[in-house]
Amino acid sequence: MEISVELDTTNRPDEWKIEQGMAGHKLPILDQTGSDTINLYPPPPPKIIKDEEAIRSVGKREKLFTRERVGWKGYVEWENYPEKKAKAHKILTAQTFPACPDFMFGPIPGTNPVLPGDDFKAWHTALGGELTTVPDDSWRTVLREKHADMLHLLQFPYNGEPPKRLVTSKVITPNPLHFVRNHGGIPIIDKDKWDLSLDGLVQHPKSYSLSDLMDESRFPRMEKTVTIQCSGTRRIEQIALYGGQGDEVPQAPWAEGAIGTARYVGISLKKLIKDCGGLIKPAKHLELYGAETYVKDLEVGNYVVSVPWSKVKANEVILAWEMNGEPLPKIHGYPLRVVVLGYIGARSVKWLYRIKAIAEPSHAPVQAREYLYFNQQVGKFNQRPTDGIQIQEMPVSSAIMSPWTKQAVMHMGKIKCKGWAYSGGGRWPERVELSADGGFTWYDVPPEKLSKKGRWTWRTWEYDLPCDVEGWIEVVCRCWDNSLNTQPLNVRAAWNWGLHVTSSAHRIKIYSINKSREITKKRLDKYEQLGIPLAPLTRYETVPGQTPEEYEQYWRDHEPRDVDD
Ligand SMILES: Nc1nc2c(c(=O)[nH]1)N[C@H]1C(S)=C(S)[C@@H](COP(=O)(O)O)O[C@H]1N2
Ligand SMILES: [Mo]
Repeated sequence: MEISVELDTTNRPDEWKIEQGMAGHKLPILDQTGSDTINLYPPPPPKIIKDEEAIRSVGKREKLFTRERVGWKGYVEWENYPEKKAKAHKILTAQTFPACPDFMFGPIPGTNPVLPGDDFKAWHTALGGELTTVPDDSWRTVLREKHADMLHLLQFPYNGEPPKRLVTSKVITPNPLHFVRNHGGIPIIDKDKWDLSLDGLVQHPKSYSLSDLMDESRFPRMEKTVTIQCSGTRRIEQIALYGGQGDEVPQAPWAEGAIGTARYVGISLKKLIKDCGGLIKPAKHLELYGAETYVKDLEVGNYVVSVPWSKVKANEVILAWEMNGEPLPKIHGYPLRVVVLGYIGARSVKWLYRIKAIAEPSHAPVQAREYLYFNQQVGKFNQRPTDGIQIQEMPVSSAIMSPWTKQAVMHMGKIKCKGWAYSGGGRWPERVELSADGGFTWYDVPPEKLSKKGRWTWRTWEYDLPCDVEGWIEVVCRCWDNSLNTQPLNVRAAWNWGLHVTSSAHRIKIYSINKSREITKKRLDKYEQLGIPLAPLTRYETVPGQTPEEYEQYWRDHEPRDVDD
């Protein structure tokens, strides 16, 4: 029979990869609702359209979306102007934008920045005016203020975390290494032109300059060491399990570095409210406004969330202008940010310019439609924002920073491990435990190997984990906080559509090479003698496990493999 050059097949070249779930984004949805199963394939990329007429009808963008105030570069006010919001929405919906690649089911690029954020850049360009240069200006600020080794997960809006080796290298995170989580650009605000207004349901609405806030005769200073943790920390473990909500920014594929600790100086928000004569009924929440522009579902606004009055009343909400002895870096909210003790990072609003006392939690998108913790059965086609719990305090969690997963470790019966542990809401890690057998037996990190306790801070730790076994093991870390809360044991138990709060015990796979074992030591010595490199682990064997003589000797000394009767 002739064999033709062309393969006689309807397979695609990447058939095997797709069948094996390594390219999930290419799979059709199987529609089994009728008598025949139908494949619902992703359509080809949509044609880029632009309704110039509709866009023109909105008006001059340079004028519409102009800088709100002198000395506030990159700040456009939206919340005060509903008609301006409507115009921006019209511009964004009168055209289509190139689709962002699906990196949750597909491969994540091996670049730094990992993801460019093309959609957010395109929206800023489309809106124009003051926003035109925001993506470039923001990136310049990143390069100026952040450490050269930062892992830039998303270039714009900028999201970056330090590499594992630097996450816990210091108990107080140096400013250039503190993770950054932005939803939009970085406004560049002149502190002498800046002020903060406090309005809504207060007796006497007022506004304050930075020197008003810094006046110690009016407001006592407050200084606190605080760990800020993004509720997306360790999201990559949830992504590795299943894809979730596909919005690019919430999908910043954080590893264990979206957490950082700093000493903040400022004042308690409670004092400011008192200075305004206190709240008037029915005020129960404080809405906090950040100056940058955020786009959610093609609706444009400022970054707005809220905190309950009870939290403010407890002096647990700081207005901070100093971070680790320096003025706040621009990227961290200069000139003033909120630091909410023990809450997820999202409530600690940067570039704060307005506080409004309100009756209910904010209805703004970041408060009402994001940072929600859903039940596992909630997903794309049945989710309603009210099905999610609005995330405030983070539960107890922990992470191993060294070694790394899939690493081979050669040791003498103990594996050196390092990491962090944290609990939200004013609780602190009381005990950190490690397991070398996937979570069956646990060793506790001795107290002297944990950094100092603090109500609002993480604890870093180091531990030499006893490990006798050879081969692939699973090292697991979990923490118990002072209320004896602990972590779920696997990612699936905590998985949710928004991919938030990955608080399950942190698991890494390690190949253990125990040199305190006689046989292993002999073999490793042989490798060394012969000058053969040990890595990579999976290279074919060049040093035989036994000499032919040793092999013969064994069978002379032992019973044969099979029995006769
Ligand atoms: N104005 C403003 N404030 C913000 C954000 C933002 O995008 N804009 N992101 C929030 C989120 S989700 C987190 S986790 C923290 C991160 O603070 P950092 O960037 O200083 O580390 O800032 C919060 N405050
Ligand atoms: Mo966050």
